Amino acid sequence: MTDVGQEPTPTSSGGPPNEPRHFVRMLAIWLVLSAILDPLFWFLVGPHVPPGTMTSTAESNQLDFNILFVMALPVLLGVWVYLGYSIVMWRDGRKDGPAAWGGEPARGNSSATVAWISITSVVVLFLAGFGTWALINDHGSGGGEGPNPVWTPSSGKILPIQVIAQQWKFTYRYPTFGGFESQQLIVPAGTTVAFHVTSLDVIHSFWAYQLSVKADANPQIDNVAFTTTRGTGTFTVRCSELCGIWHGAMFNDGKVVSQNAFEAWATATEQATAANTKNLPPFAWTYVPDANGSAGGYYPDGTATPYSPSETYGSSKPVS
Ligand SMILES: [Cu+2]
Repeated sequence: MTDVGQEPTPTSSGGPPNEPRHFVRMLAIWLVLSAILDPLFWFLVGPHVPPGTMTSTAESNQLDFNILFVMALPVLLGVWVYLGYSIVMWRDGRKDGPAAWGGEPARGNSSATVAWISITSVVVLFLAGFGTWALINDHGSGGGEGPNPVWTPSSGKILPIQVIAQQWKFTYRYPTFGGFESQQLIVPAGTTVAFHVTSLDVIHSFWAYQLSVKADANPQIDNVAFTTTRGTGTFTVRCSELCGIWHGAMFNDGKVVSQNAFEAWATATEQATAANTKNLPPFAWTYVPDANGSAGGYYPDGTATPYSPSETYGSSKPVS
């Protein structure tokens, strides 16, 4: 503090004599802005935050995002208020402005140190606690719960739907309706669904965006992902694991329809595809494609292209 004599003597409030209480002012501006903008975000923007509210998992993901944003917004405002206040109050060209004054050093300032450590600790510990609670309570973020889920929904009636990924499409199988196969993913509203996600070849990932379900599709693994649908609507399914040259084209639309419409569709499709279903492998949680020669394997033997139609899941075994 060799040059302290050149500066005005600080007061106990942290500023030179006759200085407004800058910190109190910034705190007031920050409090008012936070008190206005946080509720505005929560009530006006919050209900529109992705992935929406089409399922229980989507709802809880939206809640998580909104809570994180409401926590983050005051932090952002704190930085902006300090920056804006400094630019206005201490800009060099300001007429009759307060004299440039360095203020108290932050290093060794016990108030600043205690405030910084306690505020950041509270924020981080709350987020860690909330994240852990959300993972356990909301069974993760709609990801696959694994082949032997430690968490299962309380709902008594669960509709199983199998998702079979392969290069480069998804096929859906409905075991409770005779195990028919469909290129369409139709799901009833107001129903708990167990997606059983597997793959026939390489690793894929089943990502039903608006349902907030994202589950790895691995060969020989039955990855279970639960969700409970709310209202009706359409959703998009994409592969979210780089799985080869046409990975980007591996998507389709799905629909959540009323329970009556679902029953009608499933029953009609079961009947219409009965002849085809007989040729499919019996329903199983995983499959090893063996339609391609006596040695089995994922790819056809002795064909010019490794991705010939004969490799498609469900084709009957060639007569040798
Ligand atoms: Cu894929």
